[in-house]
Amino acid sequence: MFSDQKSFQETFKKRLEQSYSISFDDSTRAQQFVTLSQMVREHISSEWIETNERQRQEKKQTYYLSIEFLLGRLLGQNLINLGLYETIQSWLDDIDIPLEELEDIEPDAGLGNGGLGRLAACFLDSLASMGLPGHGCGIRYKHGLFEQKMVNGFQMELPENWLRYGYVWEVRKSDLTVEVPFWGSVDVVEREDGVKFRHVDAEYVKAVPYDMPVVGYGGKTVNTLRLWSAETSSFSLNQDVLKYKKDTEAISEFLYPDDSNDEGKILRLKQQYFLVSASIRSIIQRHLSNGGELRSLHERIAIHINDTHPVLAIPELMRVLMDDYQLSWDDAWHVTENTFAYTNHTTLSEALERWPIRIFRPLLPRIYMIIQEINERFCKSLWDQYPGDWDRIERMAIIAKDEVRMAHLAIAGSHSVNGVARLHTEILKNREMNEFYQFQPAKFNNKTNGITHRRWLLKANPELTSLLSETIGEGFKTDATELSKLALYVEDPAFLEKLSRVKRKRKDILTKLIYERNGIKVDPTSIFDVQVKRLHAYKRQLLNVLHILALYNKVKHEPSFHMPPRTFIFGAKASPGYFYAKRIIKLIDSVAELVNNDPETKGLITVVFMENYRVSLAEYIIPAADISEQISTASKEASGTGNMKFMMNGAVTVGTLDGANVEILEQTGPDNIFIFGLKAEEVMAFDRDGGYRSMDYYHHDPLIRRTLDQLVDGTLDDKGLFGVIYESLLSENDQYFVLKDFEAYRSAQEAAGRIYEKNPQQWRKMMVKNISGSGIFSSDRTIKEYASEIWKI
Ligand code: DL6
Repeated sequence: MFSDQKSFQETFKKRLEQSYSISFDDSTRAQQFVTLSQMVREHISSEWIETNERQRQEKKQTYYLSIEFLLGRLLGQNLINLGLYETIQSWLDDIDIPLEELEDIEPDAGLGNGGLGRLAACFLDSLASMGLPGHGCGIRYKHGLFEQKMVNGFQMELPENWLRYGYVWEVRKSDLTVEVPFWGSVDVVEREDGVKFRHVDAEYVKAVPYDMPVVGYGGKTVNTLRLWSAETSSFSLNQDVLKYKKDTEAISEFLYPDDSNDEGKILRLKQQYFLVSASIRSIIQRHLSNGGELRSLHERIAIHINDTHPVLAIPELMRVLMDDYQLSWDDAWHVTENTFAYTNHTTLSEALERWPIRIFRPLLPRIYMIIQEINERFCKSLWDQYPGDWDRIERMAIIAKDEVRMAHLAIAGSHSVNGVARLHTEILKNREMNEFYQFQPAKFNNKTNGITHRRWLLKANPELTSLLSETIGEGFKTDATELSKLALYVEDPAFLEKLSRVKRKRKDILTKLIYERNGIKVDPTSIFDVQVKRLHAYKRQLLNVLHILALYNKVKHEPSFHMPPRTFIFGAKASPGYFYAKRIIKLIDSVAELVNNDPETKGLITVVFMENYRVSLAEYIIPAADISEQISTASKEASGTGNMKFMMNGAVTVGTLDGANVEILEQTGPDNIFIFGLKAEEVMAFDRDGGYRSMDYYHHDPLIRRTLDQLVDGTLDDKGLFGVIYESLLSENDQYFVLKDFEAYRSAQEAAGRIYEKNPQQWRKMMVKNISGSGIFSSDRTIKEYASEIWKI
C-alpha cells in the first residue's frame, strides 16, 4: 500500500471511490482524510498484532491508568513515527492534495483538561517509541473537554464532539466487554473455608473497550490505549429502563462532569470505579490467559495510578484477588502493594480528592468494606510506630471525618509515590505529605515530567527539525540528549542566522492564523510573548495582563518611555464553574480592546486571545514564541510541561522559580532565562506566618495604583465587571502575590525586551542555549526513570 507512489495513489483513489461512491475529483478533504487514515491504520495492524504477540513473552508489562488522555490529532504523528510523513506528503502533493489540509480536518481527541492528561499522552508515545511494554487505560468520553466560544469577550462552553463522524483510529472490542457493578449490598456467607463476600442486587454497567494503536517512533512497537465506553447491560433490565439507560451512558458521556452537587459527585465516582474495575479485570484476564500466576502478579504487571482519580484500582484488585480468586488478605495485599505506584500532580489542597462516606458506601458497598479494612490495618501500623499519637493517626487515616481520602489510600496501597518535579517532590516530602514521608520515606521519589519531542519538535516544528538535522545529525530524534550538541553552534553566526529565519517562518505562519481566526494583523517582527495554559489564579495570567495595562499607561503617560513592539498571545480555558477565572478571560479581552485600538499603542502593544486553546492549536503557537510565560506563584505549579515545549522550540522563559522552571534554569544557566519573584520558601513562609499586605504595594507604587484603579474606574468597562478582581487583590490581600511580584516581573520583562531589541545576536544565542539544554525534558528520559526505578520493566 505504501511501497511505491503509483500503488499508493491507485489504492487511495480506489478506496475513496468505493467508500463514498464518488469520483476522486469530486471527493472532499474530509473524505480524503478518512481514507488516508484508514489506510494508515491498516498499515499499522500487522505491527500491532506482532507487538501483542511479542509482549506475551515479555517478563513484565506496565498499565498506565488515567482518567484523562489528551491525545490531540494522530494522523500526522503516526505518519512521522512510521517514517512515512514526507513520502506521503510528496505522493499526495503529486495529486494536488496538501497533507496539512487533511491533518487539519482531524478533530483533536481532547479527553483531558490540561497538564495531567497531556503528560499521559506523551508517556504513551515514549513507551512505544522506546519499545517498552506499556499500555494506557482510560475512558472513551463521548464529549471531550468543552469547546470554548468567545462571545463579547466572555467564555461560553459548547459540547465538544470528536466522535461526530466516527473515529478512524479505534477498534471496538465487544468480545472483551466487562460488567461493572454499582449499588446493591454485600452478602456475607460463612463457609467451611472461611467467610465469603458477594455483591448482590447490583446494577450492572457494561464496559466496552475501544482499542487505539500507539505507534512508537520507527514503527516497530505498537502499544495499546484501551478506552472504556459505558453501555447498558442485560443483567440490569429489571428497573426503570429509560432512567437506567440515561444513568449508564452518562458515565462515559462527558469528561469531568460538574461535581458541585451530589448528583455530579456520584457520576464522577462512578466514572472512577468504572475505569478501574474494567481495567483491572481486563489486565487480570490477559495475565491469566498468558499463563500468569496471581500470587506473582506484581512480578509480571506494574500498574500506575495517574493522580488519585484511578486509586480505587487498589481496593478493586484486592476484591478480585480475594473474592474471585480466594487469595488471603495478606497474600492479596502483598501483590497489590507491590503492583501499584502513584503519582501526585498537585499540591493545591482543594484538588486533593475526598469522598463523603454517605455517597461512597451505597454506591460501592464491597469496595467500601475493603477500604475500611485497609484503613484499620493502616491505622494499626501507625499505632505501632506512634503509640498513643491519636491526632497524627487521625490526620493520616484513610477514612476520617466521614470521608474517604483518596491520596491517603494511594500512598498506603502503593510501593512508590512520586512528585513531578524536584521542587514539587520536596514540597510533598516536607510539607503536604510530610507525615507519610516520615512514616515510609523509601516510598517517596521524584520523576521530573517530560514531553515527547516527537510531537513538540518533530511534528510541531518541521523547519527547526530540518535545521537541527542538518546541523547536528538525526540522532536527536531518537535520543533527545543529543540536542546538547547544538551548544557547539552558539557562536556560529551562520547557524544563528538560520535559526532566526526558522523562528521567523513559524511567526509568519502564526501571524496568518491569528489574522484568519481573530482578524487581527500582528507584526511578525514584534516580540511574540506567549502564555498558553489552563486559566487558574495561581498561574497568574492576571500578572501578565496587569503588566500589559501598566505598559499601556507608561506609553500614554511617560513621554520618555520606550519599548520594543510586543504581541501578547494568550490561550486558556477556564473551568465552566470557575467564575473568577472566567472574569480574567474577560479582562484579557477588555485590555485587548483598549490597547489594540488606541492610536498611541496600536502596533506597539497587541493583545490576542486565541479561542479554544487545545493541543492542535498549541502546535502552531509554541514554535512561534519568543517569550514563554511561566509565572505561577512559586510553590503552586507542580511542574508545568508547557515550559519544556517552549524551551525546546527556542523560546526564552520569563518565569518564577516554580515547578520544573527550577530545573530549566539549571539547563539554560542564569543568563539564558529571566527569573523573577518570590521563591517557594518565601511564599510558603507568608502562607504560614502572614506578613504580606497587598495594600502597601497599592499605596507605594503609583504604577500599580493607576493600573488597578483602571479595573474599576470605567477605563475598561462601565458595568463593574472587574470589581471582583480588584477586591481579590486588595481587600482579600492578593492570595497569589501578584502585587508583591509585580515590580520584579516588570523589570524581568524589560530586561528581556531590551536584549531582544538591542542585541538580537545575544537573543539568538539564548535560543540556542534553550534548545540545546532541553533534551533532558524529553519524556523518554522520564519514562526511562519510571521504567527502571518504579516499574522494573
Ligand atoms: O504533571 C502534569 C501536570 C503538571 O505539569 C502541572 O504542574 C500540574 O498542575 C498538573 N496537575 C493537574 C492537576 N490534576 N489533578 N489532580 O493537572 O499536572
